[in-house]
Amino acid sequence: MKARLEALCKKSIAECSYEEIYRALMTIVKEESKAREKAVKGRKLYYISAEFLIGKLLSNNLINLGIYDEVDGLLKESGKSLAELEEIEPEPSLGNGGLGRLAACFLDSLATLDLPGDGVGLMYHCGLFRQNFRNHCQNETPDYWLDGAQWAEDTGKTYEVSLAGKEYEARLYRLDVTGYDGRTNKLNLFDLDTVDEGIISEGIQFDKTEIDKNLTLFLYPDDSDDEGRKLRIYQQYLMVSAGAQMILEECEKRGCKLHDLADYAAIQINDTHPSMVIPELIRLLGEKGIAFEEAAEIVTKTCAYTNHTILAEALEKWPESYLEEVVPQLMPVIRKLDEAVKEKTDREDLAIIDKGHLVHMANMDIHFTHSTNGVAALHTEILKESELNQFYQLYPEKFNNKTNGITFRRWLLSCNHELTEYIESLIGPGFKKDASELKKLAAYGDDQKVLKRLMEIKTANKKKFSDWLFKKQGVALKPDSIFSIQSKRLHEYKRQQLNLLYLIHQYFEIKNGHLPAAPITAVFGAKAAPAYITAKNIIHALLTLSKVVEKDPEVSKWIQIVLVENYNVTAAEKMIPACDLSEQISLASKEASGTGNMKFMLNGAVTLGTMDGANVEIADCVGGENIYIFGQSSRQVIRLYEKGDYCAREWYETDPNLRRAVDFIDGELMLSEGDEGSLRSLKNELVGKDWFQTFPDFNAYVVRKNQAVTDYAVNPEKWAKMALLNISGAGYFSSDRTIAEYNEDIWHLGETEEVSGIEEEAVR
Ligand code: F55
Repeated sequence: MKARLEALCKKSIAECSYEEIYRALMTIVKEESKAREKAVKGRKLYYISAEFLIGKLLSNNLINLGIYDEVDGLLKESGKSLAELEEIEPEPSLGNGGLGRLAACFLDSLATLDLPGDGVGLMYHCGLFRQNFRNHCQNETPDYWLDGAQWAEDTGKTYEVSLAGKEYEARLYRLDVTGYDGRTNKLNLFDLDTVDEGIISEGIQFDKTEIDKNLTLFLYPDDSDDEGRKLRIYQQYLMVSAGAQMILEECEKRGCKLHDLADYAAIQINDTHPSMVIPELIRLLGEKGIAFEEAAEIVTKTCAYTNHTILAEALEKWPESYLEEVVPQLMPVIRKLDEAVKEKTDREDLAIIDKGHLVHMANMDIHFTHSTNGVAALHTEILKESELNQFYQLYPEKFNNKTNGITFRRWLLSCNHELTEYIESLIGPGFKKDASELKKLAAYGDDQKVLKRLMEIKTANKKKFSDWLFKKQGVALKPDSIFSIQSKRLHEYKRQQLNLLYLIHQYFEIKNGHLPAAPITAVFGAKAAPAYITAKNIIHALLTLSKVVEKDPEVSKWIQIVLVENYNVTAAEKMIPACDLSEQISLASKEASGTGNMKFMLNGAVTLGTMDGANVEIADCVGGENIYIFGQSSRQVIRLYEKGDYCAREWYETDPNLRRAVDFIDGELMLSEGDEGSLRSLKNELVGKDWFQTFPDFNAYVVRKNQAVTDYAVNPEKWAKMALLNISGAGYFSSDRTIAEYNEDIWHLGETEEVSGIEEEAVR
């Protein structure tokens, strides 16, 4: 390795800059990955998704290729460090939250399990925005992550895509996805050569009508106006049309007669953003002479759909007129699909096109794929029983659950070296390939030496995180305080505002001499969608409160509130190993699964959460005594919505503690630091609506959280044992398990039903 590196750099490692070493290692990784490419036999998966939140690639690739320790050693010998080297790599900005990160974990697991499966998506030039805080507000700028050396390679291949009657060329870029001791698959990303970053002005503003210049500039451009919504359709069609052409081409190259497409390809539709792949494939098969009925059948057998939400407003419904304008070639197909449904049933809620001329993408997915899955047990039950019950009655056989998972390579091996080493010293290395082996750790639940060491590692990680944050934001943390962390997209249903109310409540308690059992460091990481005003108001309130607390010498001894700027995968990798208390406090029934919850437990944090999403299964795995559960059940919440008589103001008027906290939001102190309009409007939103029912859960949250803080302070052995049992119970949440289930129930990769006469060969 040393010789190879030095040959590439043409000098000794000690003489190289980090930039030179980075480029050389990138070359080596690419060569090693190439050697792990394999011919595809039978069915291959295409995971099509608008987002792949892959995170930095170098370290993870080194781990998966089994050369991390060697490289680490070599750098150390030359007075350099891999940690510093990591700093120069920009993080690919290709996703915004759980859905995109899930796609990245799935690619890692597919390659690790030696399954043929590629990703298909878009190459956003500036990805999601970069977040910074100014005047206690979120400010957005473009994230030019594409500057510098690239992992993605230009394949030189292009596909013609017709948008609003004009032809565009989608260029295919490819990244290697190498599994841990596994094969190399690909992430296929499409882009237009004509896209021009020069049209960005003032933050992340740009002309939304110049499609050739703006199409792949940003992920999820602001959809608060019609232009923005149309742009999303343009993006989605570019992805699915180029993707579908690539898939058909690959299959045909492998000898597939398109009548047998389902024997060669499985297509997983990640939420509704890629749903147009269904009519697009039918259209393309039609061009190749396959009649509509048969094409629809082939596509149904090939495609499967994953639902990630029950929030009605997040289920995409496009006006027929927009689709007619942007993708006129698809409308005849979509109308035929709609007619086929209407022949079967006249229920309006099953229709693809409703009476108001909206095209329901999820409805099309469920009718014309063979599988619809939810992402956690509770979520799937809610889909079957309420949200999608009409579909469940029609197609009970299509519905199934696939509880989400995370890749332990990135979320333990790579982000928490010390813990990984320590676990290995206790139970051997088997857990790296078979996560269920983590169970063996439970045997050490009463071993004081082990518990002590575990807490030392946690403290070391808290220090490391604190150092990193100090460098980045100039904020120093107290490692002996309890670190409570809530990191996820800013959304009302996730209820960062409930955490805000708790912190205000504590402020008053401290002022009145009721001190918490331990000092509390409340850390947040969250981006708000640029057009989501209430989410931005919540960020503003948190930043303002942070300042108010900091300025108060009495309170700041006990509470520190920190918002980590520009929360992304890289930040998550620093924050998660440092967490004591994992905040998973969504309104029960609203968080489909959550995956941060899994990452935190795996790194020895204890969960404070509602019985929502995968929290329910986490509670099952660790046992009720190793998790802090509070709040209304999903049944209670759903009933309250059905009755329609939730009145936030009543709670506000009858609970003095709650009222005191809510009134503080636009009280004198907050106004002395923050913006009156924003703070007032947040308070009014809460008192007048509180759509996600923070008030009914407020007291339970305060009590449970204080219990956790007390246990942490007063009973450190109990706490350490809980942390250990959380790690040991995390095995189920490996995405290797999730992917094995998808393969077993939905994809059947590598298998063919009919053997085609032609010898199968590698695509590449
Ligand atoms: C992005 C854009 C639109 Cl238009 C709609 C949804 C999203 C998005 O980011 N969704 C998302 O991240 N959903 C999350 O998926 C995770 C993986 O399944 C779940 O764990 C999480 O509960 C869910 O909110």
